[in-house]
Formats: sequence, C-alpha cells, structure tokens
Amino acid sequence: MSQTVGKAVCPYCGVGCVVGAEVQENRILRLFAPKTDAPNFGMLCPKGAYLKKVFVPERRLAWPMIRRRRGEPPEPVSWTEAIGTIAERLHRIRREHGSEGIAFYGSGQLDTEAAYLFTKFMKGAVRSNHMDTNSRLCMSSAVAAYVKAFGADGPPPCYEDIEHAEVFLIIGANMASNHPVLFQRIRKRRLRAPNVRIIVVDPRRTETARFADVHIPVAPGGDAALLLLISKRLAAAGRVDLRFVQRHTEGYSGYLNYLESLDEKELLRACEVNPARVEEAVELLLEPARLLSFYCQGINQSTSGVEKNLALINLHLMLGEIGKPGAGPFSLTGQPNAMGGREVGYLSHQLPGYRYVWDPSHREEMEALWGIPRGSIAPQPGLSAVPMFRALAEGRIRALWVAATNPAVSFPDANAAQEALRRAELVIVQDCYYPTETAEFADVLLPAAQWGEKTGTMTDSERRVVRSQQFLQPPGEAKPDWWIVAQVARAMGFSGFEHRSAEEVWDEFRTITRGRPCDMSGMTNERLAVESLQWPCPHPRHRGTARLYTRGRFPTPTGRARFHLVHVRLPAEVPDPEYPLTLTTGRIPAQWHTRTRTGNVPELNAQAPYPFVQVHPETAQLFGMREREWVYLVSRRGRTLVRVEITDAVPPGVLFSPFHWGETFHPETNLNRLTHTALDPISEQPELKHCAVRVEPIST
Ligand SMILES: Nc1nc2c(c(=O)[nH]1)N[C@H]1C(S)=C(S)[C@@H](COP(=O)(O)OP(=O)(O)OC[C@H]3O[C@@H](n4cnc5c(=O)[nH]c(N)nc54)[C@H](O)[C@@H]3O)O[C@H]1N2
Ligand SMILES: Nc1nc2c(c(=O)[nH]1)N[C@H]1C(S)=C(S)[C@@H](COP(=O)(O)OP(=O)(O)OC[C@H]3O[C@@H](n4cnc5c(=O)[nH]c(N)nc54)[C@H](O)[C@@H]3O)O[C@H]1N2
Ligand code: SF4
Ligand SMILES: [Mo]
Repeated sequence: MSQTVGKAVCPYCGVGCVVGAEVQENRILRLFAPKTDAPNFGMLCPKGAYLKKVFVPERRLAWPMIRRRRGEPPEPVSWTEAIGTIAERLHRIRREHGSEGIAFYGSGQLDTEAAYLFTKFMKGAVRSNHMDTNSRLCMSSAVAAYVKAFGADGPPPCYEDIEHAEVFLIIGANMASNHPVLFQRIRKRRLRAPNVRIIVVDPRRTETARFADVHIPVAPGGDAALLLLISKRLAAAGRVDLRFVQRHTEGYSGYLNYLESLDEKELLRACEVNPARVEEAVELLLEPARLLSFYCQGINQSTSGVEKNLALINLHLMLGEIGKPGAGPFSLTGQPNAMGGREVGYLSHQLPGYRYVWDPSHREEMEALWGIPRGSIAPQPGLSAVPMFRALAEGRIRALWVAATNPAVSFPDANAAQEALRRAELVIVQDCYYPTETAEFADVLLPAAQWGEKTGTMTDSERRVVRSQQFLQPPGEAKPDWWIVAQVARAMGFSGFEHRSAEEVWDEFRTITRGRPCDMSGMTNERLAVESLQWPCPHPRHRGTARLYTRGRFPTPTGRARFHLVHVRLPAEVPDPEYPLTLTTGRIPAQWHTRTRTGNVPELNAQAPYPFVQVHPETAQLFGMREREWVYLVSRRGRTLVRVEITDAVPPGVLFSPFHWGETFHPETNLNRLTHTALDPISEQPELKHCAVRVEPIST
C-alpha cells in the first residue's frame, strides 16, 4: 500500500507549528516536525506530538443530525435534509424577525476560507452584522489597542526577533505552558546570550516566571499601575528615545505630563508589588537594549484590557523599541487562526481586509467586490459576543449558528450562556466532536472535517500565512467548514457561494486584501503550496514582510503612532466579606480549552486528570482546605467542583483554576459558571481573569 506524506498547521495554539504526517490507508503512521519549516523548525510540544491520538471514531460527529424535539437525542439525517431544514428555518426567522434575528458565533479555530465565507454569508448575504467569535473573549482588547496606537491591527514584530532581543518583558502570558515552542526559542536565546534578561509579570509563579530574572507578582488587575510606574521612573531618568518620539509619534508631551502627575505610592499600592521588584525591572530597562514584550490573556481579559495594552505600547513608543530587530509589543494570538479571523473581519464591527462596517467607503468597496447591491451591508456594528447571548436570551435574536467553539463551557457566566442557548428558537452547532456541552442545546448538528482532513489556510501570531493540505479522509459525512456554509448559502438562494475548492475561496479572499494593511494579494495558491509567507505581501514576487513599521511610518492619518492616556482601574468584581477570595482563571500545558480534542489523549489526561484550584498555604489554613480535597468554588453566579492543590506559587487570597473541564467530565464542573460578563468599554472583551469567590465543602 502506498505511503504518503502530508503537512498541516497544528490545530492548537497560535505559534502555528507545522506538523508532518506519514500516512497509509487513511491512518497516520508517524508524526514529525519538518526541520526546515518555519516557525517551529523541527520542534513540537506534547499536544502537537500526540495529535495522532485525536482521531477517535466514537467521539466524532460524523453525520448531520437533527433533534426533532428538545430533550430527545438527535438523529442522523442526510446533508440534503440538514441543509434544507436550516435554509427553511433561517428564511422563516428572517421573514418574521428580520435579518437581525439571525446570529453567528464562531472561532479562531476556523480556517481562513471558512471564516471568510461565514463573514460573506452573514454580512453580505443574510445582512446581519450579529457575527462574533471567541476572539472577542481572547484578543479584542489587543486588536483595539493596536488600532488606536498604530492605526491598524497586526503584531509589529516577528518570531525571529527573539534571536535579537536583549530584554524580554512577558506580561500576562504563561508562554512555557501556552506557547511552548516559542518559549523554547526564548530559553535558547537566554542560554546562548548570557546578557539577555527576562522580566515576567504574573500574579502566579508560573513555569514562565521560574525562568525569569525578575518575576513581578502583580496583584490581579494591577498591570496598568505597574506599567505606569515603570514608565514614570524611566521618563524621570531620561530614558526616552526623543528622536523617535519626535519624528514618529504624537501625544507624548501630554503623556509625559500625565506620568509626572501620578503619585508613585498610589501606583505601588494599586499593583501591590514589592518596590524592590519594580526597581529591578527599571534597572534592566535603564540601559538602551532591544526590548521585546509578549502579552496575552493576563492583560487582555480585563475591563480595562485596552488601556493595559496601551500602557505597554506607550512604553515601547517612549523607548523607541519598535520596528527594528529584537523589538516591539508582540500580542500573542491564542488559537491557530485567530489572526486569520481578524483579517477576514469576523468580529461584529469588521469587514474583510481590515475594513469596518461603520465606514461607508469600506462598505461600498465590499459591496462592489461581492457584487451585491449598494446599501446591502448594514452600517451599524452587530452585537459582540456577550450582548449577542443576552439578546438570544431575551428573544431579540432567534437563531444562533455556532461553529468551532464550545460556549456552554468557555463563555463567561456559563449558566446564563446555557440559558440563552436553551431559550433560542434555533441552535445550529458545527463541530467535529460529539457530544460537547454546546451540542446538548443544538437543534441541528453539522459534522466538520478536522485537522488533516481538509485543505485550508491559517495565519499564526507572526502574520505568517500557512497552507495545510488534506492527507486523511474525514469520517462518515464530515465536510470542510467552508463547504458547509457555502451549501447553506446556496440552498437559501444566495449567489457568490459557487466555490468548488478551498483554493477558489482563498483566491477570492486574497484579492480582496489588495491595498489593505494586511495585503495578501501576492500569496497565490501556487506559492502557498510550497512556502509560507508573512503579510503584507502585495504582489506575486514579493517575499513577504517579517516586521512592520521599520521606517517609523504608521497607518494613521498623520503617519505617526499615538500615545494614549491610561487610567488605573480596579477589576469589576473585587473580594468582599461574602466572597473573600480573588479567582483568576487560565490554562495548563496538557489540556486545550474545553478538552473536546485533548480529552481523548490518554497521555495528556494522565498529566492533568482533574479540575483543580491552586491555593496558597495561608489561604488554605484560613479556610480549612486540605490538599487533594474536593471542594466547591462558589461565586454570585454559580458553583463548580475542584480539587485543592496547595502551593505558594499563588499569592495569599488569590486562587487559580483552569477552565478546561465542562459538564461532560462531571455534571458539577464548569469553572465559567463562576465568572461574570463585565466588559471592557472599548473592546467589549469580558473580564474572564477576575471574579470574587468563596470555598465551600462538598458536604453542604
Ligand atoms: N496548553 C494550552 N495552550 C494554549 C491554550 C490552551 O487551552 N491550552 N489556549 C490558547 C489560547 S486560545 C490562548 S488565548 C492562549 C492564552 O495564553 P495565556 O494568556 O498565556 O494563558 P492564561 O493561562 O489564560 O493566562 C496567562 C496568565 O495570566 C495570569 N494572570 C491572571 N491575572 C493576571 C493579571 O491581572 N495580570 C497579569 N499580568 N497576569 C495575570 C495567569 O496567572 C496566567 O498565568 O493560550 C493558547 N495556548
Ligand atoms: N474562565 C475562562 N474562560 C475562558 C478563557 C479564560 O482564560 N478563562 N479564555 C477564553 C479564550 S481566550 C478562548 S479562545 C475560548 C476558547 O473556548 P472554545 O472556543 O469554546 O474552545 P474549544 O474547546 O477549543 O472549542 C472549539 C470547538 O471547536 C471544535 N473544532 C475543532 N476544530 C474544528 C474545525 O476545524 N471545525 C469545526 N467546525 N469545529 C472544530 C472542537 O471540537 C471544539 O468543540 O475560551 C475563553 N474562555
Ligand atoms: S506549540 Fe502550539 S502550535 Fe506548536 S505544537 Fe504545541 S500546541 Fe501546537
Ligand atoms: Mo484564546
């Protein structure tokens, strides 16, 4: 039997490692990391290395299914029936409630082809801007801050900057756990260049923090105060790149006045940090050195996430540490195609190619490109994720199509999210696994081909666009996501969805980016078949762009980057006598989100078998908690079961628990029953990182 070799981007984190597979008779014989392929050059972390084990036939959603009556199990149907039912019911809802009765909630795990066609379907054909994704819970604050400061989204640096950086500032990111292959590059850099220094800002002493020269255990939510304090000290010491500031930025003098007006003691109190640690960080930054910052959910998932991002960007602008090798503020993307989703404009205020629904010229351009009548695209942004679920609960939105995400577990205030799904008139769930917690609420289930089973394109954290080739046949009737949405669109009578392959979808999308900041028009299918490229890449002979803003010109009206004033704000919910502890949430190395995939891999489950909570010894003593005991964590909104792990890696009064285990693990586990839906006012990203809780024994 002939053996073939295929390559596909790892379906987990935004590092975007390329994984090779030797395949025979539709089975993977061996996985490997190709030595010459960027960005991982032969490296994989355990999640990527165990991908062979995720093909568990009995856990796959392999046929379309319809649930005839709520409360009864769904039954397999043909694609014709599933698509016909969806088309008919969506048409009816549109007739009775208007286009705005229909919403879509997607994911950074869809490939670009699928995310683009869903955007075209919702915003161009259905004409509802109620389209949002789990990226709202993930990076919307980072996106908003990049746009505010630089005029456009997109991380300016690239991975290779790791090999040029002299000081790393890793803030609100546990890279050793969540971007492990990239962190491996930082480790190597540190070991090879003894002058390199690493500062880690995280309330917990994580694996990442253990590798740091300076670990600053900031109080949960205290990052803006800390960054302002560091910036104030550096400005006072004259450590400002005045040439850069004067030539390439605006708003500095106002910012400097503001920094000078701040009271150091108040800032210290707000971030609750030992002054000696701040001093150490300032010392490391005093001498000019290439500064590369990595950041993620510890500063994004906050009611002042945009401001925290801006505080960090201000620091880079002040030091002139951007647009040159080894420098820049690098927002890490979480999911493999979160960046691609940004490019196709899948958030409720966006259109493809970094265009916006509120800009009349952008709407007109898209209407012309899509060949739809002028005025088709609604001018108001749709509802973002949290308000969308609220509208669903209140009956203002009637139908929700969910693809490649499991909001019953990953959404803040999961009780309320589940109630919204329960109240919906129509829920469509498109996934590759079954059962999932969200599938329990589905009226129609659509089986998606998964990693290795389809051809598609994704963009990683460094703007690198990588093509994955199909090397396995999907099980049963499972189909690529782009095919599914195209079929539904056609069944509804919309034109512009006649594509016959992922390549045809890509060709349409890439031309739409022409002239835009994320220009990918030079990335032809022929090129992507043999190489990966970083945007902008504006013509077929262009070699792609490793770094943005190397000439100090920014896509703002004046060409300058902008300083913004940043305020110190408390998290929305802080401890009180009834709920005396701060809960922060996140991830661990061996599990991926809601475990639909990693939960099938024995080797990964063995490393992380149960939901747990990290508790400081003093807190454990105060509240009578014992090691390995099962307890309830309780907030104003709900409760969940966790096992106690006593460790001084968390500060007193702060608990940490990962959100990986939902109700399919145990009916009483789902950490997001505790979290709340307070939003950042600019990005509308929810504050998943902080809520107030208490601990209860399981006997009550
Ligand atoms: N193994 C694994 N890897 C993953 C994922 C996964 O599920 N599993 N998910 C992927 C996705 S989608 C994403 S978005 C990324 C997320 O990657 P990260 O952002 O690194 O992940 P988190 O664990 O959510 O949060 C990071 C850290 O923020 C800290 N933190 C909490 N509150 C604060 C605060 O107020 N300030 C600061 N400075 N830090 C704080 C937490 O202690 C935690 O260590 O990971 C990606 N990689
Ligand atoms: N408390 C708390 N909650 C959080 C976070 C936190 O830090 N703390 N982080 C938030 C963040 S940053 C994120 S990104 C979200 C992640 O949360 P989710 O998006 O819910 O995470 P997953 O479990 O990865 O869900 C992806 C689903 O898509 C399916 N899937 C995988 N590949 C494909 C595909 O190719 N096609 C289709 N159709 N389906 C596919 C999987 O089987 C799975 O059911 O969680 C958010 N929730
Ligand atoms: S580092 Fe991320 S992309 Fe690379 S193998 Fe691990 S999970 Fe996959
Ligand atoms: Mo994420």
